[in-house]
Amino acid sequence: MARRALITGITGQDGSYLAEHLLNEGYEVWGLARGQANPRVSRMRKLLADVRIARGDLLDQGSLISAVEKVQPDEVYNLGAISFVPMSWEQAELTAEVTGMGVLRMLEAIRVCSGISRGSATSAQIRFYQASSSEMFGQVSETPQTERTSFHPRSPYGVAKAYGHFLTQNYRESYGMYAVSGILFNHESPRRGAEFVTRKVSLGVARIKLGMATELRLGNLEARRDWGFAGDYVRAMHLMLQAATPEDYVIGTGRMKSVRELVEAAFSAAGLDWEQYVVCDSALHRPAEVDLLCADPKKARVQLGWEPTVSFDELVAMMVESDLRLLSEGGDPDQDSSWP
Ligand code: NDP
Ligand code: GDR
Repeated sequence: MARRALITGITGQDGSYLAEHLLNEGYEVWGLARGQANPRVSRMRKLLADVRIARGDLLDQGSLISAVEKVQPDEVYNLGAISFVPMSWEQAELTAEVTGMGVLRMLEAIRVCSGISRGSATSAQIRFYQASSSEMFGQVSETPQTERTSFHPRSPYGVAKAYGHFLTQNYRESYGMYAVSGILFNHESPRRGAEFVTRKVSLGVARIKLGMATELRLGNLEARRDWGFAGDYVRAMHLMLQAATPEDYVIGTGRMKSVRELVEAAFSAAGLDWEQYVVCDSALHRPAEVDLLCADPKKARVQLGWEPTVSFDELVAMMVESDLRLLSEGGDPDQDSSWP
């Protein structure tokens, strides 16, 4: 019988790539979708018709129990979150509820449906993946960051992710559950939300190239990140749940670039000089910034055999090309048809 996976956050960037990967691996894939008429569900289904939908919301404990009872998954991937860092200052409590407490609710749903209580001999058969983030490192104490680097989150989002991370460890230790976290560094693709800097830049470049805009407003150009390709990172999520023992892993490329270098690469991929178009806007700076993040992915390479396959330059070129194609064909990045 096919193995069954339940993915929260199925309508997001990673949900789509993970579903694609698991379908190729022969899984029966279910996605948790919220809302009675969520337009992002139809966008996802246009791309991935074979994904089945269970209704539920990370804010609603009962709905998660019902989804786990209905799907009877072998593996649960918890990707659902409020994931845009600036929004986490504007809606800090909601971020805590979805991105933080949502992890507790999903773990509880698995625990209850598996019949596990304190001191019980049964251990859950369902394997659980938590989407932890390099934002937990925040103001870094060392570079590059490993699985042992301490956390100093700099946003309500980072704090909520740290809660989910420790809770996942705690359920592993308290109940013997196969529950792991991937500490993933920034990963991008043509399906990235338009609010994140890579996609904002690739869309901005495409609009300028096609004469649809004359400038691109950005915030802090000096921040440095370790950017990789989302398609590579979902393979790591799957590998983590196939390992003999449940452990946490850092996933990134080990190479760091500044937002300035991102901008230079993206404009030059379209034959443009960025300095003529980019406007620095201090209103886009964050209350507390994460200055730099760089992964040491050695553990994943050695223990999981995981390697990234797409370089920074290839990623930037892929995104710029995709947005040039989308916009020149009259596509709207905010509409259903925008996913390649
Ligand atoms: P996206 O922002 O693209 O997707 C977020 C998903 O969460 C959407 O499917 C959204 O569904 C869902 N969601 C939001 N609120 C709820 C809720 N109340 N109940 C259920 N689902 C909800 O994120 P990514 O795909 O980029 O990231 C996936 C996960 O990985 C996130 O947890 C993110 O924080 C984490 N992460 C991402 C990294 C990256 O670089 N991409 C790096 C490290 C961690 P809806 O359509 O209903 O809004
Ligand atoms: P991040 O991604 O906050 O790292 O979180 P984002 O792309 O939003 O920002 C990266 C860096 O770029 C700087 N920046 C700008 N960012 C945005 N969005 N818009 C701008 O105009 C702009 N100008 C400069 C930011 O200040 C920042 O330093 C992403 C999300 O996917 C999280 O969910 C995930 O956990 C982390 O990556 C790892």
